[in-house]
Amino acid sequence: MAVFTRGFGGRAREQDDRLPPGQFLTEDFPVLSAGPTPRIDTDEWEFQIRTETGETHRWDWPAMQALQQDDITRDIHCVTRWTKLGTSWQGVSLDTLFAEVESGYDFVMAHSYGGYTTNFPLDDLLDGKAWIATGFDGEPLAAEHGGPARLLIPHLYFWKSAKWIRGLVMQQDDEPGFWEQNGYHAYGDPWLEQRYS
Ligand SMILES: Nc1nc2c(c(=O)[nH]1)N[C@H]1C(S)=C(S)[C@@H](COP(=O)(O)O)O[C@H]1N2
Ligand SMILES: [Mo]
Repeated sequence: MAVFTRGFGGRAREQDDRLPPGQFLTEDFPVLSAGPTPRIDTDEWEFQIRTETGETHRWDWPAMQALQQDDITRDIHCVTRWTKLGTSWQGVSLDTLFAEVESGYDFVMAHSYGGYTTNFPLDDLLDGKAWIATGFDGEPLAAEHGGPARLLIPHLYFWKSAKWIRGLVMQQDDEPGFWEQNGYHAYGDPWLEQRYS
């Protein structure tokens, strides 16, 4: 970690090796939602993973809470050019969830309550790279930030971190989700500036 000053100084940009190309530091936590914030009661909340056999693995709120909860500290990078360093989350690793799932497919479509979708390779969810986050800074995740639960895939641009996550569907091919159909990059690596396709 390099020395940096707060705010949007050009010097901070040049000196902080945690800042991907074309990004600016922010101390705020902006809210970016394509539609209204769905309100999902944890009594009714459910997370699913569906495979090519049609088998559906389901976790309700108590089942998710019973799994190992990780503390996660990561930098997040929005394609609209803000980066927030050292954000702190609590949640369940996708490794934990996929330990119960068998699939020969290499791609995943994430589906959210409210209809948002986003796509990625399965490899990008595994080996400690992604979580179902239910906490932020030690508090329950706020609804506008995706509570009760959102996907957290911090190594990709933040549009991949689907808020109000409802489930994952295994896919044979990589198909574009909501923003990917609207010009965003299929993969979205912030270090390669994969903003648009
Ligand atoms: N369901 C859903 N998830 C979403 C979005 C959305 O509109 N709906 N916006 C994406 C975008 S573009 C970004 S930058 C982040 C913003 O998360 P935040 O509002 O917690 O900062 O959520 C991503 N996940
Ligand atoms: Mo975004």
